[in-house]
Amino acid sequence: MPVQDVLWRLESAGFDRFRERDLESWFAVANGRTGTRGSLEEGSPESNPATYVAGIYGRRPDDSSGPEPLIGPQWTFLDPRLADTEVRLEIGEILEQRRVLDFRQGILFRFWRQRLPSGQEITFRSARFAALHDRQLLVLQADGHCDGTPLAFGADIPLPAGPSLEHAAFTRGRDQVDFELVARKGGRAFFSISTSESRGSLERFAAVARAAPGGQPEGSPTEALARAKKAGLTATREQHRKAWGERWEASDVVVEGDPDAQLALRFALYHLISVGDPETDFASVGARGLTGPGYNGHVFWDTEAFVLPFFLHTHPEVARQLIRYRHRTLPAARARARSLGYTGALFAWESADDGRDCTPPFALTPDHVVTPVLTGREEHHISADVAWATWRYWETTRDEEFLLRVGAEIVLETARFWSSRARRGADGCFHIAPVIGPDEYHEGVRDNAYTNELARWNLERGLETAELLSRADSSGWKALARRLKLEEADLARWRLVADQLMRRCDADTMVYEQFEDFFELEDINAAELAPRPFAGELVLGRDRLQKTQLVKQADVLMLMHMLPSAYPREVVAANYRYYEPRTSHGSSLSPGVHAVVAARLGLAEEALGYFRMAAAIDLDDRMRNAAFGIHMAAAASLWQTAVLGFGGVTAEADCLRVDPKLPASWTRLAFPFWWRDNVIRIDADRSEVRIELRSPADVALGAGSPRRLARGRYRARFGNGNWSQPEEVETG
Ligand code: IFM
Repeated sequence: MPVQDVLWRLESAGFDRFRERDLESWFAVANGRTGTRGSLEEGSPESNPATYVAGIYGRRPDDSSGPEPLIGPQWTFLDPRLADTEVRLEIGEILEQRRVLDFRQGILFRFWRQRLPSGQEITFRSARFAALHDRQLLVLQADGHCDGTPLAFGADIPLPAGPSLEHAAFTRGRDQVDFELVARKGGRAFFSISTSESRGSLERFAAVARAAPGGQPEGSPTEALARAKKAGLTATREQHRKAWGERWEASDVVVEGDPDAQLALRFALYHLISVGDPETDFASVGARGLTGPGYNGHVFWDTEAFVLPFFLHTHPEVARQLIRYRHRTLPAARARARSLGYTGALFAWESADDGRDCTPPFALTPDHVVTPVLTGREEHHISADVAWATWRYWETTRDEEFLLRVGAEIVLETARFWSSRARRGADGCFHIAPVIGPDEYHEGVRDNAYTNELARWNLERGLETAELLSRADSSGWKALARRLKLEEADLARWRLVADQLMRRCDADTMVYEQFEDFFELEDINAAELAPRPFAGELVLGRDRLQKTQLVKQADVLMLMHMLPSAYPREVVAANYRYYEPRTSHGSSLSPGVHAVVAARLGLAEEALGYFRMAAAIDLDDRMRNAAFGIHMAAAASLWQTAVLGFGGVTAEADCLRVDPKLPASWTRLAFPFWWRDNVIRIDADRSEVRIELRSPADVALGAGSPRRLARGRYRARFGNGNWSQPEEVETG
C-alpha cells in the first residue's frame, strides 16, 4: 500500500486522455539504468509509453537528426479481459481511477474500478518499480477481479517502433520473453521478461542489460532474472524499499509550514534520486532524465551546473560517475576543439553515447519557425561548466587520486581550450567571440560575461591544478604533463589570458554588462510584456528579441550563483536588481537560479515566488511541455534553493558556511549535507539553527569566522542580524 502521508506522495485521480502524457512523465519510475513512463498498463489513446535504457541511443538511417534514445519493450503492458470483454477506461463507466506515486518507497500504485457496459464492476490494482538495489530489475505486480472472477491479462509485450531501432530479436518461452535490441549505429539493450499469473494476480520481473556500441553486455539479464525469482517479489520489494530509505536518509529536505513547497521538493528529489547511478559511467543524465523524449535524451550543462551539486552533497558516488562520463568523452571533446581551430577540449553542447556534439542543426522555435540552431557552434561555456563540476568535486571530496587520474585532465584540457578560444583584440585585451552565453536570445555576441568569467576561472583552476599536483605528486604531475604535452609556455599563456580577458563591469553601478554593447540595446521590462515565464520569441519575435535587453535565463546571475564566494553581496544585489526585471524565464533553468540568488541576498519572499515558479514548471506544466519529460535542471534547482539558498550553505575552500534565511511561511527547514566525508545535518527555523556533525569539521555561521567543531550537536541563535557562536548541545 502507498504511504498515507500526503507529503510523501503525488496522487492523480480521474482520467483525462489529453493530460495523459504529462502524467506519464510525472509518474515515471527509474533507477538511473532504465526509466519507464507512467503509462496505464492497458494503454490509452493519447499515451506515449516508453522505457528508456540510459546511454543507449540509435541514429536514423540517413543520420539526419542525431542520436535518439532506444525504446525498450513495453514491459508494463497488460491486456485485461473478462472472458472476451475488453476492460478499458473508455468502455463503460469509471468508478475510480487513481495513480499514487509513493516517493518514500519509490513505487507507483494504481487503483481502478470500472463498471462495464454489462453492469459488472471490475477492480484492478497494480504496483510497479525500477529496483534501486539491483538496477537491472523492473517489477510489476497486478491483480484484477470482477465479483470474484479473475481477469485475464494476456501475454503480449509490445515493442514500440522507434526510429533508432535497427534490429530486434525476440524469443518466447513458456513464461518468459527475451529481447535483443540493436540501436542503429549505437549500443544494444537486452530484456528478459518473466510473468507468472494465478487467478487474477500477476507478477512480472523484467531484467535489463545493455552494451555500448561495439562493446560487450554489461551484466546478464538471465542472471538478474534468476536472482529476482530466487528472492521472490516480496523480498525484492523490501530490498528496493530499503535502498530508497537510504537515499532519503541522505537527501530528504524537510520543510514545515508550507506543504506545497514540501511536496514540490519531494517530487523533485524523487526524480533526481531516480536518475542517479553510482555504479557506472556508462551514461550521464539527459535534460529530461529517463522520463520522456524531450531533447532526445541528450546531455547538456544542466547536468553539471544543476543536477551534479545535488548528488555531490547527497550521493557523491553518482557525482563521480557523472564526471567520469565526461572524462570518457575527452577524445571527442579534443577532436571537436581541433575541428573548430582550437586546442584542448571543447565538450559537446549536446552529448549522447560517444561525446560527439549532437546538437541538431535546425529546430522548431516556440513561434513555430524552423530556425538554425547555433548553440552547437557557439555555446561553449559547457567546457567551463564541466571543469567547474570537476573542481567542485575535488573541493568537496579532496580525493587526490581522482584529481590526478581523472579530474586534472578535464581541468587542464578545458583551460587549454580557453587559452586558444580567446583572441587578442586591437585594444590589447583578450576576447571571446562569436559566442552564445546561457541567455540564448542573443547569438554571436562578443565577451559574454558568464563565458568570460568562467573561462578566466577555468584558466586559473588549470594553473592551480598544475601547482597543486606538482607539489603533491611531482612524478605523477610530470607524467601527466608529458602525456598532455603541457609545457611551461602553455601555463604562462594561461596566466596572460586569465589576466587580460575582457571584463565589462560598470565601476559606478557594479553591474556586469552581459556582453559587449548589451547596454545599448532597447531596454525592456519583462513583466510588462507578459506574465512570466514566457517565450520571448512568441512575444517579441526573433528579430526584435535580439535587439532588446530581454534575457531568456539567468546569465550574469548564473555566474554569481556558480561562484558565490567571488562576488561581494552588494555586487550580486546590484546585478540582481538590474537583470531580474529584464528576464523572461523562457528557459526552465532560470527561475530556480533566481530563487537561490534572491534567497542568499535575504530576499526570502521573492525567492519563494521564484521557487514556486520553478516548482510549477512540471507540476503545473507551466511551459506546456511536461509531456516531454521532467525538467531535471529545474528539479535540481529546487534542491539548490532550499539547501544553498534558504539553508544558506556554502562549501568554501576552508570551511562550510551556514547562514539560513527562511521565508516567513517556513517554520522549519532541515536537511543533510555531505561534505568531505562528513554528513552535516542542518535543522533551522527563523531564530535558531541546530547542526549535527558526524565527524569534526570547520564551520562558520553567517558572516563569522570558521570554528573547528568536534563530532556532536550544536545550536546557534539568531539575533540583531547575526548568528551567535555555536554551543554544543548536551545529549542525554
Ligand atoms: O541547457 C538548456 C539551455 O540552457 C536552455 N535550453 C534548454 C537546454 C536543455 O535544458
